Amino acid sequence: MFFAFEGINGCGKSTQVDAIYAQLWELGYQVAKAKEPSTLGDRIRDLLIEKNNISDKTRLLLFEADRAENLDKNIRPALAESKIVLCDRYTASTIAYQRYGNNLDASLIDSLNEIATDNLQPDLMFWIDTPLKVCRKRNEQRDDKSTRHIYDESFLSRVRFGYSQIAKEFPSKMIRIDGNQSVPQVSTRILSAIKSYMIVSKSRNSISDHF
Ligand code: ATM
Repeated sequence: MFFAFEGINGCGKSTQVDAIYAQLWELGYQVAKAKEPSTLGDRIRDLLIEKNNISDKTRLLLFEADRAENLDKNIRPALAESKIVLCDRYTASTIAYQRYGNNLDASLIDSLNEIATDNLQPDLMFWIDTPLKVCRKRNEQRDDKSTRHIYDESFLSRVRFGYSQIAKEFPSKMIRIDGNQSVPQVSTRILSAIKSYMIVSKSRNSISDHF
């Protein structure tokens, strides 16, 4: 199974990936973590920071190249070993950031997402919706080298709007989680959605085994 975690930088998604990873391990599941940008992506990220004048289209292509590589090297092998994969960002990030943030063409992004992933979609996406003010405060307190500093408030509002549109369009795939709660409250909500999803897909599989 494959679950993606989405949201604006500072929303708490990486903390949640770690928390859910630990809790699923404790429950006895085999779990793997993945992240975008990946290790290759970290080099892309350095490039993006060093050359802030890089064009939006080039940036899009770099994110998609990183995605294809991450899928081949990390995600598909883990899924083939029947692990539950928790991925920090996936295709919805590109829709939210490049389509809604940068106003790049929607059909171009859909096509590139499809090419990069061979249409491998997550079972569920968790959009951690944390107020922009809270995200900004958290980001200011961090001292890491990141692309997050190059985005202004209006860009991030468009990104947030993008996530809300994806959630509207795919209500059974993207689950909005109120990020303005404590870390344990957010993880409880996510874990219960994962457990419900597992129960439903297990019963679906056993029904199809009978026919
Ligand atoms: P993290 O800080 O969550 O690792 O994200 C890195 C940046 O990459 C983040 N930018 N900021 N701020 C979001 C951006 N990004 C995209 O713009 N498009 C994508 O497809 C992906 C995967 C990330």
